[in-house]
Amino acid sequence: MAERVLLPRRRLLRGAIAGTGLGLLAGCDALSRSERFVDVLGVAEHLSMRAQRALTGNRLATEFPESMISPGFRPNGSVDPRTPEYLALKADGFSGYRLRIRGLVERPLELSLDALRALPQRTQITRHDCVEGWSVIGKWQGVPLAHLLDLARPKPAARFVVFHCFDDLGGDGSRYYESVDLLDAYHPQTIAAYKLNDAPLPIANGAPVRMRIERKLGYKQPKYVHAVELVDAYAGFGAGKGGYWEDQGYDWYGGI
Ligand SMILES: Nc1nc2c(c(=O)[nH]1)N[C@H]1C(S)=C(S)[C@@H](COP(=O)(O)O)O[C@H]1N2
Ligand SMILES: [Mo]
Repeated sequence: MAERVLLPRRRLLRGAIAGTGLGLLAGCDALSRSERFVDVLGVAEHLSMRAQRALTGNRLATEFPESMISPGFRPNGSVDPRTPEYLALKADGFSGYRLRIRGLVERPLELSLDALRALPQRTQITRHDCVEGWSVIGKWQGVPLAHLLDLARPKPAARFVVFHCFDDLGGDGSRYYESVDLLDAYHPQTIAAYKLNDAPLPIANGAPVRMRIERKLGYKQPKYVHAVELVDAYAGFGAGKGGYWEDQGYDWYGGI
């Protein structure tokens, strides 16, 4: 399943490199460890994103019938956060939880789970593809991020949305984070989800609230989200690449 998802992306990347005459460089071993090669990959990544957008437009991810929901949604990465702020909220059944929308917005928001439940909802049965090579189909319910952004009113300078999470996956005191651009943030299948398969979101899958950004790979589905921050650039967060796994070298666009 992952091969089917990933191979076309590799081919697309190679195609993007070849299409710009950079293909010759890509084959050169001496360059692979140099700064220059990293630059070339950066360019290719950018072209790949534009190529993907050109090919797929802003289409919807496939949605599936109830009969195809996987028995059990395999968790991955952090499955039981131990950070103090998370443990404190969990001890109280998340009654003190607030989802914050902040940064470059006219009207910062703080929403309890009850407040989220009272907003317009979306339900979607979609397939989650992890780069490790497995996929699983689940049913998500939550509030479209587009609706939350409409309420918060992004300022003209806002270009990206950074998602801040409670968990310290790397065990170094930092926190998992992710980011997408406004086009993906406003995508109709981008939701702040608090239900999985008709039940409250389990701890292992990101309770109390995680994002579903259905045009993206698994690592761009942040769990344990406590803040959605509108920014003009994501370079100032983490190691500057736009997400926990991006900081380890994964592609920022991460499209499927
Ligand atoms: N906060 C947080 N979000 C995360 C992760 C994580 O470790 N921490 N892992 C990512 C990865 S690699 C995958 S595949 C999915 C797994 O989601 P699941 O546990 O619901 O299957 O969450 C993503 N979001
Ligand atoms: Mo993943």
